[in-house]
Amino acid sequence: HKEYSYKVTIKVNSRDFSRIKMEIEDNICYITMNFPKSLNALSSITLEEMLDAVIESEKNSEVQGIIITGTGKAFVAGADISQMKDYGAEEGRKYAKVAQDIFSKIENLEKPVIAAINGYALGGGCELAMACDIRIASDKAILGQPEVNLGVIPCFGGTQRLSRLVGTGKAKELIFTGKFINASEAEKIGLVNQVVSDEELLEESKKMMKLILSKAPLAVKYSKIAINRGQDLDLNNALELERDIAGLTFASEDKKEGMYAFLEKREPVFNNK
Ligand code: CO8
Repeated sequence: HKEYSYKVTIKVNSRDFSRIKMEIEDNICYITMNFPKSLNALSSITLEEMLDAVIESEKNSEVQGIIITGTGKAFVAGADISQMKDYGAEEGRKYAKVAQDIFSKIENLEKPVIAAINGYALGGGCELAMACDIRIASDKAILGQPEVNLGVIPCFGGTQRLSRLVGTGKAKELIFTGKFINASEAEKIGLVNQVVSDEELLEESKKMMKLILSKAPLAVKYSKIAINRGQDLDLNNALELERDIAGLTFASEDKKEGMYAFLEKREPVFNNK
């Protein structure tokens, strides 16, 4: 018995993407940053295409999880420097807002999102990875927030998400110095979850996603909501939110299935209800 699997390339709004690829295989949507000529820099066109892909992956009921990666030697080398070189205050602010909104949308998708960091994740690239739920890095990945070299600050979420992920001390070190760090240093400070060999990056990311998708989907979804919303609340309110959301899981069929399967010593069969 041999299983065949194939990726289906998706068009959105009946148009082909020029900067990214979007493919679905085994309920996983792969969004691949695909403009290696500029190291997948986040131009307005790229951001527009990303937004379409994110909206489609949210809507498409076949998609249960999303993996974001890049082609070539970069995941994403940052915002597009050639595009913003002559921007004034208002244009800069607007550019930041467009990217921030897309990254927040990714962060709050009700499906798990993994960043498979294949190479340079700099500036907006590191910020994109931080908007994902989990980061798996190739041993070739290089991360950093080099905006100080350009006279600006990280503003696709970096000053906020980096401090929340690694603490203000390390965030300030990385942002003030603009230095690049390799994958194992990034793992040491908690910026990435796991480092794998470059050849195994997609396989390992897929493995992690499949493990997540084998669990009760509502429990995964609600735990994401509790973690995301809770981190902006004080502890008492966050614990109240946790209780309320836990109550919702107790109303699900999958909760019954999970507990009965345990007691009956069998594997649960979840149905996302
Ligand atoms: N934007 C535009 N083009 C880029 C970018 C970028 N971020 N990064 C690389 N490229 C282009 C290069 O210009 C080059 O183009 P060309 O072939 O036409 O000369 C091509 O990609 C290949 O790059 P390199 O030749 O530089 O490749 P190397 O292997 O020598 O170096 C590096 C790779 C180290 C990754 C290097 O390209 C680099 O340092 N890139 C810039 C990294 C960076 O500074 N990123 C942060 C950008 S700022 C940001 O993301 C957030 C700012 C928020 C402000 C928003 C508005 C307010």
